[in-house]
Amino acid sequence: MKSEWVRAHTNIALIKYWGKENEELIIPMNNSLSLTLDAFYTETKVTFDENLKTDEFYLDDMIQDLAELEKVKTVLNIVRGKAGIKARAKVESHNHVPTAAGLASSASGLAALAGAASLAAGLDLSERELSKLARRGSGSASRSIYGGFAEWQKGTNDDTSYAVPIDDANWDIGMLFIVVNDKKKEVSSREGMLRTVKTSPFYQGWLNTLDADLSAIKDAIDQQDLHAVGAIAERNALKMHATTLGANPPFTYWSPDSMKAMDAVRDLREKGYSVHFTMDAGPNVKLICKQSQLAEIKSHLLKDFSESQLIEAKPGPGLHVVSKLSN
Ligand code: FM0
Repeated sequence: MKSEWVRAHTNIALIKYWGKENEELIIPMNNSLSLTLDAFYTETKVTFDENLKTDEFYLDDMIQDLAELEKVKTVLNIVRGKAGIKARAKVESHNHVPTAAGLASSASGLAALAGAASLAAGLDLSERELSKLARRGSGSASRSIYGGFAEWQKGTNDDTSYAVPIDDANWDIGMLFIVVNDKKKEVSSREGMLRTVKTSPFYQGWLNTLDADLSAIKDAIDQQDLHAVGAIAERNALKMHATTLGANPPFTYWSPDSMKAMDAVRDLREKGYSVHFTMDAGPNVKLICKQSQLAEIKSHLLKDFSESQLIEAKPGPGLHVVSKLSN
């Protein structure tokens, strides 16, 4: 059994995962497609120990309560089942985000856990098996097994729902995060997507256009057409967010500053930059632009946002073992 630190980077969906066909197995309603990023990652080590009475989960050296432990336990239980072991585990995780801005993501966390737990249990899993395992913890984590662009193919059951690599993103594409602070308590993505599937009359409309968005963005990625990739991603995100307004009770992840960020993006486009935005289950806005123009675009945004709100990100690598923790 090898207890080693395993690192997974977060990913941002350009075609969103929003809604489950199977809640327990986390089979999604639609395929999704993401870009893994260098700037945000989680490092995790798992140690199975016969002397432990319960599983323990430490995030940044602080023990986590039951709610946080639940997703972790789901993954640990599957690993124990596969490896035929009964021992409880100590899980140590460190989140690496440039600011304390609520950017911690379950995608990198659960992907790193899948890697570290299977390694500690002596399982030699393929990337595909790791993607399925990470998926059971959190759907978006299935995509963080791979660097660059990855597509989570929905499949129809536990065995056929996994992500595949699409393109290494070794071309001029980057993302710039605009961190928007909002005091409102957010609806978690898990709860938000469930409520939307169940109650929003717009949900079917969202599903109807996904195949077209997916095939268009894959063509654009093939052609390294940044403008098309951004435009398709922005439309796709706006459609996803539109479904939440139709839910009962209705909700939105947008705050006034999110809209200010969207306006800033439109201004930049008028200035001639190829820049688009996407948003997830929170108020932060993520810009899709040329990697070579990240600094220039950031300097324009400093008119409206502070330095600490703007974080540059480039395409990042897939899941890997690290010899020691990063600082
Ligand atoms: O990442 O219920 O993976 O495709 O980020 O744990 O399976 O946290 F904008 C929303 C991510 C959803 C889009 O959901 O949910 C995306 C979202 P879980 P996740």
